[in-house]
Amino acid sequence: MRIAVLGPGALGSLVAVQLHEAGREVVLVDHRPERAARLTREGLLFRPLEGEARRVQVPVRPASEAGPADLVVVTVKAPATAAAARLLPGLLAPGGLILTLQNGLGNLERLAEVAGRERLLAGVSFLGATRPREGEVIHAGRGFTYIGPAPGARVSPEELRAVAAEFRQAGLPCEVRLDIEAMLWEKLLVNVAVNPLTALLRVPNGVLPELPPAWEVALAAAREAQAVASAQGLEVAVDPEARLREVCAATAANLSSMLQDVLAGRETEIAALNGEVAARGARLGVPTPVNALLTRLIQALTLARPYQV
Ligand code: KPL
Repeated sequence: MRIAVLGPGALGSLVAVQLHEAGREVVLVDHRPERAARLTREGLLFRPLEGEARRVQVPVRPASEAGPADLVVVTVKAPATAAAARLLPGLLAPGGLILTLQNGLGNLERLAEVAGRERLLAGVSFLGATRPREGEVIHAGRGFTYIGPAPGARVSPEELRAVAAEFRQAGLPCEVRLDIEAMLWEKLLVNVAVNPLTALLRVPNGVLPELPPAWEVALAAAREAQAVASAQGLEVAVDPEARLREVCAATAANLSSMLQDVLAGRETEIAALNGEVAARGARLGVPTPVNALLTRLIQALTLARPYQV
C-alpha cells in the first residue's frame, strides 16, 4: 500500500517515520517544496520512546510529486484542512482511501466537500508526538490509534483491516472501530480539557492533574463536551476524570499540540475544539460556559503575543 502522510507536523512526522522504518512505502507531504527537499536530504531527527535518537531518511515531497497514493493520511492542523483537501484529487490513486487523524470537529465535512464521503475514514490517535523544531520529532507517549468508516463511507472490512495492519506493522497500536464517531468525541473530551489548559499554563500534560484549580476547569470542560455529545444522540461512555488521568499519565512528558502551536506562534485548533463544543451547545440548548471562556482565552492569548512582556 502506497501511503502519503499529509502534514509534516508532530503527528504526521511520527507516523511517517515509524512507517518508513518498518519498510512501508510512505511519503511525507510538505506544502513547502524547499523544506521538503531539505528534509529529504538531511532526514528527520527521530527521538523514539526508548533508545537513541537517529536520523531517518523519509522521502518528503511537495504534493505535486507525492502521488498517487492508495491511502492519504491527513494530519494537518484543523485550520489547514480546507487547503489540504484541495490537494487530495492530485494525490489519491483511483479508489484510494483518505484517513483523517486530526483533532476536533468539522474536518470530515471539509474533506468530504472536495473528495466525497465514499472513501473517507475517520481516525483518532492518542499518540503523543512533539516537534520541538523543524525536522525533529519526539515520540513522547504511547497511545492507540482507532480507525473506522466516516458516516456515508463505502469501505470494506478488509480495506479497514489492511489500513490498521499498516499501522500495527509500524509499531503503532491500531484498532478498527465501527463506532468511530463516538471515539472522535471521546478524544474531543480529552482535547477540550488538556489542550487549552496546558497552552495557557505552559506545562506538559503530566503536570495538569497536579494543579487542582486547573484540573477542575479541565474536568468541567470535558463534562460539558460529554453533555453536548449526549444531546446530539452520541453516548460517550467514559468517565471523563478517569480518561483524562489516563491520557495525562500516558503522555506526561508531551507538550500538547495547542501548547506547541502557542509556543511556535501558530494558529491554534481552539475553534475546532472548544469553539465547536460551545457553538453546538448553543444550538442544542446545552450550557457550555467553560468551553466558551477557554475559547476566548486562547484567542486572546494569540492576539496578546506581540505585546507580551
Ligand atoms: O491529542 C493530544 C494533543 O496534544 O493534541 C493529546 C492526546 C492531549 C496528547 O498531547
